Amino acid sequence: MLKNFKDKTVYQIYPRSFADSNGDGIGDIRGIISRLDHLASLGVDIIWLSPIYKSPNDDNGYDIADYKAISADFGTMEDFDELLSEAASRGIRIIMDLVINHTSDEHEWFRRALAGEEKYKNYYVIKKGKGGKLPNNWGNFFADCPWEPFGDPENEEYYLHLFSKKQPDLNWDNPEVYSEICDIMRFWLDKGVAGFRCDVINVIHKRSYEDGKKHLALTGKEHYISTEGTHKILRDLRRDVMEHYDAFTVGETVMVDIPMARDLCAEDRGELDMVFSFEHMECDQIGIKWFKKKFKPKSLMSTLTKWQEGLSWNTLYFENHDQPRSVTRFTKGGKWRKAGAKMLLGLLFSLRGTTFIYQGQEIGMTNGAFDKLSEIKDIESHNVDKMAKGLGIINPFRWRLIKKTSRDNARTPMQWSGEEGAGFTSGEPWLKINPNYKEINVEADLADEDGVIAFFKRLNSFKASSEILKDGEFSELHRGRAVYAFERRLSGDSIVALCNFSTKRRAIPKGIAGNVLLSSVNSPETGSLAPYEFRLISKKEL
Ligand code: TEU
Ligand code: CA
Repeated sequence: MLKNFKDKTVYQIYPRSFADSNGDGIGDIRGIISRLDHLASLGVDIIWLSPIYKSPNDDNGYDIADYKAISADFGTMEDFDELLSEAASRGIRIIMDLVINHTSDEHEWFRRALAGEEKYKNYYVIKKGKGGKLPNNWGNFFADCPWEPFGDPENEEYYLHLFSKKQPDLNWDNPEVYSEICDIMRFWLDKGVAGFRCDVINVIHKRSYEDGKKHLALTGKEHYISTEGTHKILRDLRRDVMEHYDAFTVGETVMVDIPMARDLCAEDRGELDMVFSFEHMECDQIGIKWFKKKFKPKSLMSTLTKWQEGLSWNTLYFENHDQPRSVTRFTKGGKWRKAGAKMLLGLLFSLRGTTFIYQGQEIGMTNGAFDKLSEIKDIESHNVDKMAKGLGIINPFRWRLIKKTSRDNARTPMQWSGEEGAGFTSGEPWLKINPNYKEINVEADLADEDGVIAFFKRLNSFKASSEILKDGEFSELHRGRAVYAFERRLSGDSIVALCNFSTKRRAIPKGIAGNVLLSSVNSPETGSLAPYEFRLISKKEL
């Protein structure tokens, strides 16, 4: 039910790295409860919780062993219920991560399949090898082979896993899988959650298991990206489950293009409420994400404009637990870190769509400070290293690309204070804390009148009270090497947003002028933007 949620600000929590209440070095639910006041003070409406279910953590919870149990690392179901009600008492609702392309290989269904129960074998994609060869030539998201022997290798049976081998794909041709998932969704919705972020939702149904066209990565993708089967499942889930609750869905849709996104979100089709697209996250890469090119602001601007024009309602995000930090990626950082962080937040609150913020973005956290591969925990990074080694890529080249792209860049513990453990833990953190926590932390930022949090709050409340920012149409006014300007217009009134992506003062493009409504700098100058300035003006025709 998009209409009840489109104006809300969503804050993503990666529980493992948010706040540790018991000193075991792992963030947990009681830790989140202890920080709810911080979220309330930011004016956040909804929390998206990355998975907190029982899991062997091969992929940090995206490998679920029991969809109705809380991971012991994170606490108990009582803790979760308390989190829900404590959040509700601050006007905050929670959405869960729904990971239904795959389960963990430690899920009871997969165990029973392995034990030979036909019913459960049919929950997964299990195929015969072809005379000593794998069932097909597909690729894998984690730089691995997507087929793993199922049970006794003598049988020549393999199960499909588009992600880690501990994440077997579910068989969405089986109606029993559908009923199980409906039941799981109702379980959480009945507790009062506000919906789901649906993990890799546009690949769940596979059209066929034939060989695919050869690609640099993900050979076979044409057989499973946004298939008719997936569209139908989504419509069924909407009708059978979602429609009966005050809740919404946001789909994580990999490799989605605008026509696909339109279909997935079209109101009359009744599938998803919103989608996360990725094209803007690809503006500094060549082909696949491990090959980076120099960031050019203009390519980010073009992609943002393209999606603003192409899709009537976007999700607005620059970060999540899979992406390096946006200040490191899209700004010069260093002495420009704070200014850059504010400018990027300005964009996220002024484009048309629902704003999604990832933990730490409100203080401009930077990429992790890893010195060697052994400090990185993410399975994807380790697989990429193996693959690159296999291709003959030597170190330090392998390390250079992993250091830049690793998902752990976003997963370092939240920096709450300058004390040892960054206010995140009193113990040994599960992942190295960025040593810059001494300067970059919530406490220090709050004490700074020019802090990022203060600007975040201004942006959030500005948007909350501006019908134009909430609902106005988007049109681009200027796209330069450094300056991006666009207009939001609602019944004749309009607001113009201006962003300077450079470390130099830049002229405001000709024809744009008006009263300053808000700026990220203290004394905005008429006619020019300070380095990394973000500004909103009420437009006057010249
Ligand atoms: O991610 C899906 C996905 O395709 C990518 O973002 C992925 O993490 C990687 O960048 C591929 O190159 C989702 C989750 O967000 C991610 O954390 C999980 O690992 C993945 O699904 C599997 O559940
Ligand atoms: Ca803990």
